[in-house]
Amino acid sequence: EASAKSAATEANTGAPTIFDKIISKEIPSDIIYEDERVLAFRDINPQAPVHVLLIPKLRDGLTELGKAEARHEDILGHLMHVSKIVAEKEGIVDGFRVVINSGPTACQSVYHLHLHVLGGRQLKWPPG
Ligand code: DGP
Repeated sequence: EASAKSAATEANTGAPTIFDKIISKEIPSDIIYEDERVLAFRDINPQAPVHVLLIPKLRDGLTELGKAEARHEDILGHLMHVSKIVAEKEGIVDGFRVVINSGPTACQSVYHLHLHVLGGRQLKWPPG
């Protein structure tokens, strides 16, 4: 809880993140989908039986969704479509959730846009 809070209040500096090393495969991850533009891999701290992170390979200023601009529409649309492909691959397409935490108040901890694809259990609403 305390470490999650301090991580979540880290500044959005635009500095490289751990996800760069995951994209370059310098740091291993459990990749479940990859194409030229995006990468999907299992979250290291899963909050559900299926918890996949989906990221653009090129951050291009998208440190957080709150920084999105018109030029990002294509990649944002692609990420949304691939979230469904991920859900299909994981066998949860009948019931899944896509979450984007944007900014410290939403507990974003890694400043490289990412979609959380969650499922495999009954999800509750509202989220915390
Ligand atoms: P968020 O709080 O929305 O910024 O989510 C960041 C997620 O990234 C968090 O659920 C844990 C995950 N994560 C952080 N570092 C790593 C890592 O090195 N590998 C993997 N697979 N996931 C990571």
